[in-house]
Amino acid sequence: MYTQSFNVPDTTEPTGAKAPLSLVGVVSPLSEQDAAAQTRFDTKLNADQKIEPQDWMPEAYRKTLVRQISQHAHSEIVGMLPEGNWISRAPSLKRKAILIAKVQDEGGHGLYLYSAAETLGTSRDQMLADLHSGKAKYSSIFNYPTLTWADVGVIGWLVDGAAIMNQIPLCRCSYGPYARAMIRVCKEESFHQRQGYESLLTLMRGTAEQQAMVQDAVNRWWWKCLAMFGPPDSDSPNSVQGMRWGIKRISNDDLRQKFVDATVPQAEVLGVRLPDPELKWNEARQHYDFGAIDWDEFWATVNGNGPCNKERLATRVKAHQEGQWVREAALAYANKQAQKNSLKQEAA
Ligand code: FAQ
Repeated sequence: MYTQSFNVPDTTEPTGAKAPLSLVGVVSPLSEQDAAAQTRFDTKLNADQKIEPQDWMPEAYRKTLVRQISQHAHSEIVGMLPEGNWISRAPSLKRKAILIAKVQDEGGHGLYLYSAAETLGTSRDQMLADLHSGKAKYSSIFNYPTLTWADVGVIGWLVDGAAIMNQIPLCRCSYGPYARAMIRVCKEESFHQRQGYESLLTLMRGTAEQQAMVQDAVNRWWWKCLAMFGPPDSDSPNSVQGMRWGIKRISNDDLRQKFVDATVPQAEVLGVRLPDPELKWNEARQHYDFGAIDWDEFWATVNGNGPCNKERLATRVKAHQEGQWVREAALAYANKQAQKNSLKQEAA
C-alpha cells in the first residue's frame, strides 16, 4: 500500500524558489579554510553523497537538521499519546496487543531520531527541555482528541499514511544518520498503516453503527492530515533551502498531492466518503483536485492553541518527571560498571 516504491525522483523547486535548485550550500564562507570545507561539502552534496557527523558542515545546515530531526523525534513521542489513550479500552486482546506494539514502535522511532540529532552536537536533555518549555514544535496532528476506537484505525491509515509519504523521500536525505534512521522507521510505519486500514476494514464489515463511527472519524481527521504536510510551498520559509541542501526532496504541496492521489482509491475500497465536495479527478492534471485547507486552524494549533496542546505537553512533562528515578538508576548503574571496569583494568 505505502512502500518504498513511493520513492520517486526529486521534485522541481517548490513554488517561490528564486533560482533553479542544485544541491549546493549557500552560506557564505568566513575564511579560506572554511571556503575549502564549503567546497568539499558542496561537492559531496552534488555527487549525492551523504554528509556524516564528522564532516564539516555549514552551521545553518546543522541548525536546520537539529530543528527538523528534533521536531520529528518530538512528534513521535507526543504521537504515542492519542493512541496510547486507547490501550486500556481496545476492543479485544488481539487489538490491544497490536496497539501496544505500535505505540512502542513510535517511542522507538523517537529514540532513533533523538540519537540522530545528538550526532549534530545537541544534547537530548536540551531537546527535551525545548519540547517541555513549548519552544520546540511537534506535529500539529497530535493535538486532536481520539474520541472513538475508529480514531485509532484512522490514525494508522491516514496519519501513518501521511507520515510515510513524507518520510520515504527523507530516506534519501543528505544527512547520513537521519536518512538511515528513516529507512527503518518507514518499514515500521508501513506496517502501522496497514494495521490501521485492516482494523477499519473490519469495522466497515460490521454494524451500521460501526460504519458510522469510521465515517465520523474520517470526517474529523481528513483535513488535519492534509495540513500535516506543512504550509503551502509559497508560505514555507524553510523549503527552498531545505531542498537545496537535499534535506527535503519533495515539496510540501507535492507530497500532499501524492497523499490525496494514493488515498482516494483506498477510501473507495473501504467504503468511506472523504469529506471534501471539491475532491474530483482532474484528467488534464492526472491528479485529484481538492478543496481549501483551513490554514488559520493549522497555525492556531501549531502555535499552541489546538484542542489538546496543553494536555499533551502536560502529559509529556509529567511522564518525564516520573521517569527521573529511572534515569538516576541507569546512571548509577553505568557509573558502578565503569568503576568496576577501571578497577579490573588496574588489576590486570
Ligand atoms: N506541525 O517551512 P516549513 C508521525 C512548521 S511523524 C507543526 O514548510 P519544513 C509518526 C515548521 O516546523 C510526523 N509544525 O517547514 C506517527 C516550520 O516551523 P519552524 C512528523 C509544522 O521544516 C504516526 C513552519 O511550520 N513528521 O506522524 C507542521 O521545511 C502516528 C514552516 O514550515 C516529521 O516531522 C506541522 N504539521 O517542513 C507517530 C517529518 N508543518 O521550525 C505516532 C520530518 C510545518 O521554522 C502515530 N519533518 N510546521 O519554527 C519534515 O518533513 C518537515 O519538517 C515538515 C515541515 C514537512 C513537517
